Amino acid sequence: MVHVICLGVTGAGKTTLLKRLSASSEEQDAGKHSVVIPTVGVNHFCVKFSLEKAKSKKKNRAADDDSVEVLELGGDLAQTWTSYLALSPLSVIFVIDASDTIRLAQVAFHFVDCVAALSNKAQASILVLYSKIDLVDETKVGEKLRRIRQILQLPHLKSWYTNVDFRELQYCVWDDYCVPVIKDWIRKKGRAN
Ligand SMILES: Nc1nc2c(ncn2[C@@H]2O[C@H](COP(=O)(O)OP(=O)(O)OP(=O)(O)O)[C@@H](O)[C@H]2O)c(=O)[nH]1
Ligand SMILES: [Mg+2]
Repeated sequence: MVHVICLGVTGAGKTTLLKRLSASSEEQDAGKHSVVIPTVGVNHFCVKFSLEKAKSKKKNRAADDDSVEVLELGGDLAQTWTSYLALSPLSVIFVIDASDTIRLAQVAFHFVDCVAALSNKAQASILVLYSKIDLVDETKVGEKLRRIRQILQLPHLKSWYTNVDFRELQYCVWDDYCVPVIKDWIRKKGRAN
């Protein structure tokens, strides 16, 4: 069963991130710069949390069960994202390419739609991920993110949709710090569904 849905326009970085999150640590090192192809339709990923423990205790059922299914909806499906959200998952990862200013209006359009689609749920969560931060001029990261948040209307959405728990994080997918933070969010929110 899918617990978390991952969205974002074409090329935002969803597959690259989910591949990293679902790989073992050795696979992560080996595949750091592996090629990903644009998703046509959807991709399923299983994010595991006790990989190391499970290896040492092969018969430990609790460890085997310690995973969350994440569904990536390709950017080509953007027009149908809200129908997926209406169906069930209450935990959404929304990936935004922080280096791409050209498509910000398009991103904002879909973002507002997705948040609104969660408004009739008693409780929902969105993790807004600003990807490709390595491609943004280091001295302009703060200014850039302020602008993105403004175009997304994030401050307003936060105050309007009080049933939605918003969390934000900026990252470069090849930096190791993002993996445990995002996995921790998926573990908590994926389990709560
Ligand atoms: N520099 C940089 N490139 C990234 C990062 N994350 C992803 N990419 C690159 O962005 C490109 C698109 O990534 P994908 O993961 O295929 O994007 P996607 O969101 O899955 O796109 P669709 O499946 O087409 O909707 C790839 O060439 C990745 O290598 C990042 O943090 N930094
Ligand atoms: Mg993809």
